[in-house]
Amino acid sequence: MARKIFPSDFLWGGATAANQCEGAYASDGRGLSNVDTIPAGPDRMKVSRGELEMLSPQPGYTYPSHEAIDFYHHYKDDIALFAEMGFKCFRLSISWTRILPNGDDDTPNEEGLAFYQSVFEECRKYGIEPLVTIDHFDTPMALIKRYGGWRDRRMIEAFLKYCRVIFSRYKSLVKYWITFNEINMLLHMSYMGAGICFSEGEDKERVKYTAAHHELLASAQAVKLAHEMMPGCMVGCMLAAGQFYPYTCNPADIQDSIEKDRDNYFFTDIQARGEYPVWALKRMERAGISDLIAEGDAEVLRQGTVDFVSFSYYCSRCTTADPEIFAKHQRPGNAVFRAVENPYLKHTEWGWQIDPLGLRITANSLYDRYQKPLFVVENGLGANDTVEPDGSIHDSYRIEYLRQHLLALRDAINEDGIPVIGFTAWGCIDLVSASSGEMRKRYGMIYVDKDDSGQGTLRRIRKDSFYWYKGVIESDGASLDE
Ligand code: BGP
Repeated sequence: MARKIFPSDFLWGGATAANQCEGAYASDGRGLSNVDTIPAGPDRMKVSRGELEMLSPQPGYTYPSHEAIDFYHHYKDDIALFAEMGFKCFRLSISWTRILPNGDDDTPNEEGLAFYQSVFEECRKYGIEPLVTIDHFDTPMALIKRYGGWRDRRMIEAFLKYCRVIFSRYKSLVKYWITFNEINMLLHMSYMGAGICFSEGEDKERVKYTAAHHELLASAQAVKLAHEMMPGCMVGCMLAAGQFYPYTCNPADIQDSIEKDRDNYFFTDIQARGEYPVWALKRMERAGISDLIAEGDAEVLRQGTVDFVSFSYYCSRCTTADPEIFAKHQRPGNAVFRAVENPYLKHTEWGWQIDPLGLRITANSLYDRYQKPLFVVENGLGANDTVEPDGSIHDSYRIEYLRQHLLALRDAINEDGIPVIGFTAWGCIDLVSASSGEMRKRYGMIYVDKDDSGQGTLRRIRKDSFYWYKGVIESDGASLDE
């Protein structure tokens, strides 16, 4: 029997985001961004959701993005470690305010441009393909103050200005682009995803869907621009994915799971198909917000469909239409998506349920829906690690998580025939957690010596998963069976 392996041109690698790893938040001309004012600690969620306004760093709070793991000064060593693992691809994001400190400056910041140029050249030196997220939870503070974030249509022009600068500078170095990270997250973490703070009594649904519409228009125009400026490039959308399962076979639960999935697919339906789905138009009509679609917008969306659909997958979700069952079984775990406990699944230390088969199920749903190549650009296990006295780190739990998910993905490719471009493991090097702001929620195959209080030498250490992942890549995934 032929061995089941991944395609030989599969883009194996790892993924990061600027605000979670770079640090150096005020160096070399970088301007302030929303992520720099999202504190660690108990107020983090309130600020991320836009319920507590914090437009500048406040005394008494710590802000993990300010130093993070200082990738800004360690990138050469870090990329060398990625190359040692055999990475074919490295996903990172550009910090908008390193390039345009106020979000829409006429003259870009050369030091910022030079930094990413050097990062990309370093990748290329090892034959690593950069996969660049243009906006990973990153809205320039100057634009938040001026426009109130993505609620204002003028954000689109600023975003396109930024795109023009980076496309023109990096066109020979970067082929794969993603417009917005987890675009659906703006419905849940509106400040983190779109720079929005809500004021008392305002119609939140209207604000969120207005911001969504603006990001979708910006995404479509960025795709079009990228195709014009960089013929042959590949531009994708990016969804925080994870299929909703009905809690029971009660048809009301099935309907509920469809509705919940639609909240997410709303974004990718438009980015992949170029138009609002009919049910979304109906929903907007009911909410009295159809007027936010202006004359000509439909044409813009039609002209900017993506080349591939990328997504993060950490877990599936389970839902019920019955409020009593919901209240009884609600999972405290993932603070972002409300869901009930799936009794068939175990969960991580942070309460995220573990469902490898769910990755295959989610990939099938996405491919059935769009028939576009898929790219798994985030997956991994956030866990506490222990450094042994001899300096080793035995993260067998992370290896097992990744192994099971990669086996499911391999089945999606081999058994279901789904074209998957690549897999970039989230936080291939330990970095700051987006939802909790912690360092101890580690995803990496490379350990970074830094704790939640900001202490540590920033030394990098290879974990057991480092050697394991290297073996997986070397064998095109055949070693997953060992
Ligand atoms: C996604 C984000 C990442 C990342 C990851 C893990 O939502 O795109 O930025 O951090 O989830 O989540 P967390 O860091 O909250 O564990």
